[in-house]
Amino acid sequence: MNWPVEPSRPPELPGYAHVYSGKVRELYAPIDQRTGQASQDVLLLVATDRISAYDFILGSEIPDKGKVLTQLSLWWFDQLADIIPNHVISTQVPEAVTGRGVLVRRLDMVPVECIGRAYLTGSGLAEYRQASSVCGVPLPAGLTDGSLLPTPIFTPSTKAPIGEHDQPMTFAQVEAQIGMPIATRVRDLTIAILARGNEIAADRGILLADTKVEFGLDASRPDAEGNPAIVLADEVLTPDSSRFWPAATWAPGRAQDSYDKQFVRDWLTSPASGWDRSSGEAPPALPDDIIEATRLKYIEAFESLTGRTFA
Ligand code: Q0Z
Repeated sequence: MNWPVEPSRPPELPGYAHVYSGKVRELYAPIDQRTGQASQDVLLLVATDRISAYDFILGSEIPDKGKVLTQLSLWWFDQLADIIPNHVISTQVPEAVTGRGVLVRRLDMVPVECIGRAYLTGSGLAEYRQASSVCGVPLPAGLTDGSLLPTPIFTPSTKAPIGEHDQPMTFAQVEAQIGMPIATRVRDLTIAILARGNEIAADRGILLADTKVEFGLDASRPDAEGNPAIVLADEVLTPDSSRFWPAATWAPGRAQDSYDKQFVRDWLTSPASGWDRSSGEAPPALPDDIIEATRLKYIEAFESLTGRTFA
């Protein structure tokens, strides 16, 4: 991942310590007013309006993107509540991050990227073409870019440091890293979340090709056997963590249209942008009409999926 031309600075939030900048999100910890210490139990997750394309963080932001994705993620947490508890504590956050900030329980994060795939594309497709399998899961011959998989598959990967690419893992490697009981649980949960996501999206003419989910352990919430509860963390089923495709134009055998970023990709790779993807140079700023069209796509995705109006 390449860094932005001009990284937008995380806002200073009185009463919060900034702890980490992700590619498109910021992490804070509330400061205890008595001790002056950053909380060990609670985090504030803030989704910015930054956007990535072709492995770059663009210099342009998409107004409201962080709010739309946060509201979508919160809606999905509710849709998934019968499958798994989540890390959300409250949406009452400083005014500067209203709608885009969420207070969450600090968990011991499971150190594996949990990816579920219903359709074949991206790094899964590349691995299939090399090995006829993905993450050790054998697949039938004849699959192509965008193919519906015979059954949804769990394709975990390493959590690489920012700037490096995640590496595929086999299920045996996941077991070795986190133990069989948790490995089995996160695999089954990932597939269940993907399946629920696709059931709901299908009614709205949207396909959910794949999704990345993050789990954490909450020692303060033991399960029936006294083990720490497995909790759904981070963001869930947003266009930044998942590939959404319009069902109407789905056609295996070529790259699928992206629900959210298609205008950005088309403009960046058009002569109008003057950008050469293979140059290694940072892409140029987006024109205002591409920014606005993309903003409307995020809002459309939110409104189609949830049936709610984005206020
Ligand atoms: C999430 C990330 C960033 C947003 C750590 N509930 C949790 N407990 C402990 N850690 C995390 C969470 Cl969500 C956690 N991330 C990824 C980075 C902004 C999310 F800069 N990292």
